[in-house]
Amino acid sequence: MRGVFITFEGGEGAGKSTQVRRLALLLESYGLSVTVTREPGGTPLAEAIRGLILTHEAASEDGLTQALLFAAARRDHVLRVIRPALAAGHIVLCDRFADSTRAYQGSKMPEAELEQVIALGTDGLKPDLTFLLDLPPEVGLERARSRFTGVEDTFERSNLGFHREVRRRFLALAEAEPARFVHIDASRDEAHVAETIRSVVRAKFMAGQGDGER
Ligand code: T5A
Repeated sequence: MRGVFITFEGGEGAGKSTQVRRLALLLESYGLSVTVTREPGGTPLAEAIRGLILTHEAASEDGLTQALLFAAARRDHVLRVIRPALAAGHIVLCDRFADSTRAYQGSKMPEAELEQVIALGTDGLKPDLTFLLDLPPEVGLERARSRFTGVEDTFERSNLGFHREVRRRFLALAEAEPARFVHIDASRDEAHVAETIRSVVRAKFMAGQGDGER
């Protein structure tokens, strides 16, 4: 049986990692097999590319260069981690995936070229469900900075106008694919966001499985 592929998208500090962790714990408590992973990253090669993109002094401003690097990392991740986990029947929870490339690199290159690069990186794999954790970038950046680790990454350093455009692009993607996306107000408190996510996952994938009211 093929597993389920769920992605979490949104701007900086929207709470994606927090909610991935919470949902994983919940699903594991139901006895389900869960694979938690992230992008860029998830394999040694992809984590090395992550280091290059996010921290390298010479990180490129060119959209195609960025998209190609994310796609190379993603392809390794899809082939080595995500597809095998799905084939083993796992629920795969992924912190960012191809929609991040659409939102972050989309304003820097033609759409047809972007989609070609994305198709190569994903190997044609699409999420079954995508949570868009949406909030004003000012709030997300402030959250991200409040647990500041010393150095802002390549994209956190970008100006507010860029992050507003990223948000606009995510919202447009969600509007264009309402069957896949669930729009979440990520400015609500952590527990409220988690409860919304839990109820969507139960309704979509666990109906009739008697998971109770946990
Ligand atoms: N990128 C990525 C691209 O440009 N193209 C691509 O194709 C891909 C895949 C990745 C960067 O790469 C770019 C996008 C990014 O700029 P990253 O470090 O993975 O870098 O960046 P983020 O995914 O943005 O990670 P963050 O950790 O900054 O954000 P999260 O995961 O959304 O937020 P989280 O859960 O770590 O929470 C941030 C803080 O807020 C608190 C948490 O406790 C934490 O302190 N928090 C809340 N506070 C109040 N209310 C809530 N509801 C909260 N939820 C969490």
